[in-house]
Amino acid sequence: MKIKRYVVTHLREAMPLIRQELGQDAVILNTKKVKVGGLFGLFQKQRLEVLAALDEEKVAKEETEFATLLQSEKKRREETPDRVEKQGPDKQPEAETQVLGELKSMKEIMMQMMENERLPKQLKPVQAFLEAQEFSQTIRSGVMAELLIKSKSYPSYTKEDAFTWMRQEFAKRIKNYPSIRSEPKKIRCFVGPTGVGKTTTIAKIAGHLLLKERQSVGLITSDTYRIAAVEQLRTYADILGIPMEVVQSPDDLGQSLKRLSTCDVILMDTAGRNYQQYSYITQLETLLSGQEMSITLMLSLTHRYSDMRLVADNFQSLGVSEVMMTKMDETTVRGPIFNFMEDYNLPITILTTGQNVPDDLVRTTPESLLDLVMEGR
Ligand SMILES: Nc1nc2c(ncn2[C@@H]2O[C@H](COP(=O)(O)OP(=O)(O)O)[C@@H](O)[C@H]2O)c(=O)[nH]1
Ligand SMILES: [Mg+2]
Repeated sequence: MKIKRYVVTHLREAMPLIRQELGQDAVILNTKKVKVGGLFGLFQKQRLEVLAALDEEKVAKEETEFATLLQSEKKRREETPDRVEKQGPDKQPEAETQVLGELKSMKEIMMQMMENERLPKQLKPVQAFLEAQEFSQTIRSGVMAELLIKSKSYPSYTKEDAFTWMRQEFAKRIKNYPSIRSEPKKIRCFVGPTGVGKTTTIAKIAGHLLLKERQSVGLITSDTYRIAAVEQLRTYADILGIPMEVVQSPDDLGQSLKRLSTCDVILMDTAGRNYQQYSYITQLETLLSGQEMSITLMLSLTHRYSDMRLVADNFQSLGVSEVMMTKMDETTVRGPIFNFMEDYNLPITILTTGQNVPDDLVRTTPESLLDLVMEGR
């Protein structure tokens, strides 16, 4: 940390000096009034003492991070035109030729820019924001590169402009996010790790289907692993006045489904297990085999992203059609929601925001997702 002291008549006098000597990243640590000159305390003049500092380590770290982001984006973009080009020039439809042209000029712009590009001061808060919100490197590098390109056309932009561009950038990304393509199946099975909120969320969804959509709902649970789990779901079934069945085997399941066949929708609860272990997936697969149902994977936002990935990877074989994320109220970090949609190309249809049944649940829309990105601002 480099610290310098300036004695000036006014703060604005110090600013150019600080910028000149310590650079644009300097911060003012303290200011205080001091008296200078004079004889025996007479004819002293009031001055301002300004302490300014430059945290070189922090600046170096930000620059390195920025360089890494640009490098990875450069690599990604280089690979994209290469891939499009390799698909053969002879049979390229017009639209694709145009895309290729755009990609190539992007590549050129990036190549020119990547060399020794410094992180502009106004983009720093965006970079810090994306990192603090735990957006993946892929998202961070994509967004930062776009912002850098954009900034070239606006010589005197502010950090607020940079955040506005960031928002626009996410709006574009969100447009490409997966949404549920087919109608949800009549039988919907909810799976996921222990304690993420499967049972609570099923009760919330049942409540909404019943009260708002006027659908008849049936519940099934295969969570006989914990004694209290059956009672938990039964309590909700009783409150809502809807049928509930407990199943332990594929045979049970077949019979229960028959009994509930007049319901519009059947929601099936399962035992939370440590699904980082594949053997639990196989057990579940055996139980569900032969049934026509959609699988909803439930993950908690309080879990580490790398752990969510392990679970999601293991569930790929079961054919997950949508994901719900719980306990959004217990964290201020929003990046993983978006990292997940980009990494898995699966829609996140519902986010849950508390323990109240049935209220603490939100259905995602492109607008609500965009609001979530900006929430931490
Ligand atoms: N803060 C918060 N707690 C939740 C949320 N959803 C569920 N819970 C709580 O998480 C705990 C486990 O929920 P439960 O539904 O039994 O999880 P399951 O084991 O996956 O079925 C309970 O105390 C729930 O009240 C949520 O969105 N926010
Ligand atoms: Mg449960």
